[in-house]
Amino acid sequence: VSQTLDALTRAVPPETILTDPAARAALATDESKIPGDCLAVVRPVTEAQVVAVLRASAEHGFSIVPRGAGTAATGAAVSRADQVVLDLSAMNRILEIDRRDLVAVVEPGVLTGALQAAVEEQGLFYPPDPASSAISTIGGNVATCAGGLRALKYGVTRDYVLGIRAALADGSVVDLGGRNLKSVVGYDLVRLLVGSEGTLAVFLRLVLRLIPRPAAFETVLASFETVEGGLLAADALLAAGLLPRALEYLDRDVLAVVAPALGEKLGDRVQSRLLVELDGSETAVREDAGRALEVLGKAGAIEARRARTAVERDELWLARRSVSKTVRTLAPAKKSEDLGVPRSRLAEAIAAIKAAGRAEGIRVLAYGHAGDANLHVNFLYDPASPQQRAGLERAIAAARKEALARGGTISGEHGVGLLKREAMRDEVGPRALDLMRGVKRAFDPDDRLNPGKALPPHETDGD
Ligand code: 2HG
Ligand code: ZN
Repeated sequence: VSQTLDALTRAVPPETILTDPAARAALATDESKIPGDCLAVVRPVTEAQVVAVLRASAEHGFSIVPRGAGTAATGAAVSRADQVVLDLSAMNRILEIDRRDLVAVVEPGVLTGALQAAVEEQGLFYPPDPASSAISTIGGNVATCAGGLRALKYGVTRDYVLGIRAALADGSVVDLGGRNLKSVVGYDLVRLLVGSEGTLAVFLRLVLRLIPRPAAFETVLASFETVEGGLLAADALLAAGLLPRALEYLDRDVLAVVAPALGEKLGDRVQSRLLVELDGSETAVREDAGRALEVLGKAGAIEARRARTAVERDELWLARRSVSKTVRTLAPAKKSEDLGVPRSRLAEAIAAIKAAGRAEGIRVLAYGHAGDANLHVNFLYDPASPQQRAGLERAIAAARKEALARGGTISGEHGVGLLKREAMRDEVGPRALDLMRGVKRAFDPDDRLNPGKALPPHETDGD
């Protein structure tokens, strides 16, 4: 312990090192709520300080858990008592917004919402928009390849990362990619680092793609009498040739939790709802919203309307973004899954998953990115009950199986972290896992960058 602390003290200024127990505990966990600990937290403000910490780690053999704001849902940012947390949140400068190259160059600790606001002020747009954008960092978004609310039309974080400056495990620094929208020189290491959950390198700088800001947008909401009504209506919108930027589904249980914040009295008939956001030119948006209302009506909506004011629109989206947190108030504990399935199988997969939860006596709420066929199923349970704990495990296993059986994925956007390490064996074959382990060895031969995350434990390790 003291050897590591001595090494850190020699490497970086004392004011960047936090060792008090409260800070250590708070910065050793993430949204998974898996408790963690650490030897110390280092909060660097310069690239040189990051490099110095990595060199100290190489020399003294301690391992590092990089983190942004700790909004990861999977334990990717949870550290152990013998590890050092590298908190990048203070490296939060927007270095450049280039209107002609259409790129932003940023440090990893910039809040995603702050970046969005800064580029929008200049008539530009950074489309990726995780529900957590107000509190999550861009570095964390890149490390997990965050998805979010606008993926249907615009893609996910990986589609906007053009270049990365990264510090490697041995403290060397590499510039990967650049400012070019198109570039096919060599293996795509930029894309490999996106979603690598801090296991391959530490981000120092990111070059992000921007696009012109859409002139207008409008929100439409529609309610349905059946659980699958909202999901099928999402298909109907796409089949009609519309491409909303967001197409979010909320089931009745979720609507009941958010209704108070919206001052809404939820009608008895409402079983599901779609929140649709269209963007483009003023005329296109007006026309598309009209079309959307027509299509939603034909798809069986019992109510379909435009958000009346900008204030109502903001409230609706804030309520949607808050669901993950609000749902926590319903039970002593919740577990989040973020399954994806081919779009044509979504409604049946959700029905099967809800049925599996019911059979185990576990309440299952469904909401999220219907447009991407990436839904969040939240399992509510009481960890004090052994019966509920066992039921929960079975219900989650069943949910993953239902997704995989339909050609889906066990994680559309949250990643593997600690929580899906075993389960990923069912999705990624042994040969592909070998290749992934080989990549990890190539970048981090001594396993000092976020060890034990993102890959299944070795059969022999038991860790
Ligand atoms: C969302 O879309 C987030 O709200 C969190 O991805 C989902 O907690 C969850 O299950
Ligand atoms: Zn989500």
